[in-house]
Amino acid sequence: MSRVTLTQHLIEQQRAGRINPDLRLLIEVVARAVKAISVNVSKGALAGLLGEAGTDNIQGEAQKKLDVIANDILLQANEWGGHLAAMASEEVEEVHQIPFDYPKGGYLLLFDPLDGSSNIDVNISVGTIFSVLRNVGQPGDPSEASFMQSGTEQAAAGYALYGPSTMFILTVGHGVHGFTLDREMGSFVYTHPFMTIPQDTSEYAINSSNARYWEPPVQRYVAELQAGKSGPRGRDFNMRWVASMVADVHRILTRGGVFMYPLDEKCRAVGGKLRLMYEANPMAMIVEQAGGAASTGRERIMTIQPQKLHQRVPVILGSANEVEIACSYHRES
Ligand code: P6P
Repeated sequence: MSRVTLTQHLIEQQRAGRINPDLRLLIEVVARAVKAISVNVSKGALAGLLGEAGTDNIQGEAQKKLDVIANDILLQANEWGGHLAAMASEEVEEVHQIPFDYPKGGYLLLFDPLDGSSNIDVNISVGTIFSVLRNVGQPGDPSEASFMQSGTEQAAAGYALYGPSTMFILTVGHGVHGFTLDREMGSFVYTHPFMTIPQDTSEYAINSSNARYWEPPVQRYVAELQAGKSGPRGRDFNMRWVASMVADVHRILTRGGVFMYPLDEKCRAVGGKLRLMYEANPMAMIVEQAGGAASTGRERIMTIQPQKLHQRVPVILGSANEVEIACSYHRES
């Protein structure tokens, strides 16, 4: 096993002109914060960190203690470096400005500090998702408008998965690369170069308890998968649903699959379940960089022009040929 670490990989990316020193620092700081989050997540009950914080986030969802801890770790880790103009978090309604006594940089960092946290108390994998944009706004404190850039403008995207091992998955626009945390050394080791998603798959992920709320094209698509060998697809399919997007996406990045959180009658009023800026867009960049596809069913996720920082969108992503079939049914309907 090569012992190339994340730091060496980033130095090599910088030497090749693919990233600049500020983006390298940003990624290293996020990776260091992710290690601190991993330590807290793995302590769980031992440190009294399970359960609810007693507060709600801006989505009106009850926050877990670890949601708040992960959010604080990421904010504090990134404030001092001079690489960021501002930050945005699922857990914070407003744009988080860099404190006045620190220098500002040219990047905007967005994150879901602990995605899937409803799984924390039952010890199922959770993750951190992050997206990096360039600050193209006017001088001074960035506003929400500075963040309203489509997913194609992302300079980098990635996630951490706190599973049996802690992994850090990263793209800066030149393929997807995976790193595994060596807890003894305290460093991320480069274990998964150029991760790719097979074009075809026999595995799908969707919360089937919402079936009666789905739109007709999704009902048709999933019914055909469930019909298996005797149905129009002529082969059997398998289903997985972790209810932790990072875990489901990582499985797809590793062995293929299609993940769906489509528009349904329950979430239609708010535009979808998952958030565009710090869930759908970073995952879409990763999936596309790995040869997959990411759509709302009606349009490519990465070309959506955002209107609000916390806006939600439908998501169908993964193996390109399956995403295309699902989208074709939307076009026909
Ligand atoms: P449901 C976690 O809360 C999350 O945002 C994603 O990580 C996950 O895919 C989805 O929601 C699960 O939603 O409705 O199945 O609980």
